[in-house]
Amino acid sequence: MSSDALPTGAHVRPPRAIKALGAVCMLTALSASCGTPAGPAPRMYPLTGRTRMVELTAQDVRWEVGPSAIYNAWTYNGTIPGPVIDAVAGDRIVIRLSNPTAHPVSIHTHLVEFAQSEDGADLPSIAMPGQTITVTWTPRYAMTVPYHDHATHEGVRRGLVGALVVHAPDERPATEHVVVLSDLDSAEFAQLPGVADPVTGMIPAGGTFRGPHQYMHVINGKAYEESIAPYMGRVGSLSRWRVVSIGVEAHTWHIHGHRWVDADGTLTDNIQLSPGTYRTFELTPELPGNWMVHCHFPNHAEGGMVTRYVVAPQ
Ligand SMILES: [Cu+2]
Repeated sequence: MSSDALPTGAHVRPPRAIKALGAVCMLTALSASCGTPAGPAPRMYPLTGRTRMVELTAQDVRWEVGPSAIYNAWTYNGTIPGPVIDAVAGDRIVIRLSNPTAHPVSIHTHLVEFAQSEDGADLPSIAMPGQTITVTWTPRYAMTVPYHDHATHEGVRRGLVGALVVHAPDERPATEHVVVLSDLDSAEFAQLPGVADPVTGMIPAGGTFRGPHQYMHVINGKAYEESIAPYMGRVGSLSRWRVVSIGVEAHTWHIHGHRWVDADGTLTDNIQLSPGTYRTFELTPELPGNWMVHCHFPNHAEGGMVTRYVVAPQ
């Protein structure tokens, strides 16, 4: 592994003050200063009568995962992930999905009411090449879930993924962070930075070989700190994290220097998410800093799943 395979700050230890703070939180696990429970038991909200229209077009693009790392991507609207689909619980979401590509595409989501004929897993809810389909979703719960292609098993690996964010009507104000964790197929890169010579181990000039998983594990479609925009927060200001795992492998979401109470009441700073699972949680930053955030599987962090959480002083 080359030295640049280790993200900046990988060896920086959290200051002692944070350990002390953590100990206090263990004693008062549900106090507001230690993070906030993810929310009350799931509540079904009434229909709002509102309809949100979403236009999606399948596009095959060369997606820049990082400098000189170009992926032959299948996308919704040209990006990995596709646009955040945003609604309030009780809204009706009408999605028109056009498919000018040469492969089938669909859209499927979780925890939402829709007709089986709009599931995205079978015809007629699959847009064949040249077709446009319409699906209607009625989310009744406040939540964050993935949406993704279900026409082929390749679609998710190629980039047909995104997040559906459903707000509670009475949601309290917070800084929102949407995190889509996914995995890319090493065979589908059109271009990668130089790789080490298998005999000499030498890296060509300009090369940035970062291990056998390089650029394969992405946060919002991007890999490594230089390409993933940092999450921004402020001491004392509520942060709501909406994390969706929609790749091939399980991931964790570990935020250095912070802690929150998970939905099951556990105090944590690292949650595990299998493919197709999701978590929404809140925390209130207590200490400023340029904190590391990453998946805790070492090969995934080495492969790109690492960025920063920049917390400004109050
Ligand atoms: Cu991971």
